[in-house]
Amino acid sequence: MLVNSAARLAWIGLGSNLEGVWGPTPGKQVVAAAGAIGRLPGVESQAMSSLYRSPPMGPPDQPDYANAVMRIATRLTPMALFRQLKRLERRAGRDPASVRWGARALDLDLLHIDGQASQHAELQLPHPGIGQRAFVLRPWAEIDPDLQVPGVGAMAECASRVDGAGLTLWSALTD
Ligand code: PH2
Ligand code: MG
Ligand code: MG
Repeated sequence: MLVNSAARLAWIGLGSNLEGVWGPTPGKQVVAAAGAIGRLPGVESQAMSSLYRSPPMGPPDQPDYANAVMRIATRLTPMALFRQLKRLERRAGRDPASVRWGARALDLDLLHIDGQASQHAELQLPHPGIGQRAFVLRPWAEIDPDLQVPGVGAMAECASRVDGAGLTLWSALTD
């Protein structure tokens, strides 16, 4: 089954630190990806955070990331939405063989779907990395400061607790 009868709110973390098919810079890759997500059947785009520049988590010998978080309303099931996001990553030029936490043209992480939990091997909801990542929490708190994510807490509170050193706004003028 691909669609639920009722729409649910969902949050997606967007990231890129390479050029790709959709843009000559990571920032343009992320902005183009947000547009593509909003055009998916069964998806309505609701809010998009600012673009942030963040130092790489993982292997340090890779460029800084452009990161953002968006809120959508969707009638797709969690797994159908997840598969669509994976498909967009490939269409944007992501190498499917890229190493864990290595450089990538596009990364679309399904962070949370209101009222849904998943322990599927491919898809854990809420996303297990949320609580520690400034490049997720800061943009998320910008669009939904009062949102309570089960097992994580309120976004504004979590964002103020996490170490955001190195996180700055992405400059669209130079990147
Ligand atoms: N994504 C990764 C690995 N490391 N680092 C930053 N700063 N931002 C990311 O989105 C990111 C990362 C793999 O998904
Ligand atoms: Mg990621
Ligand atoms: Mg990912």
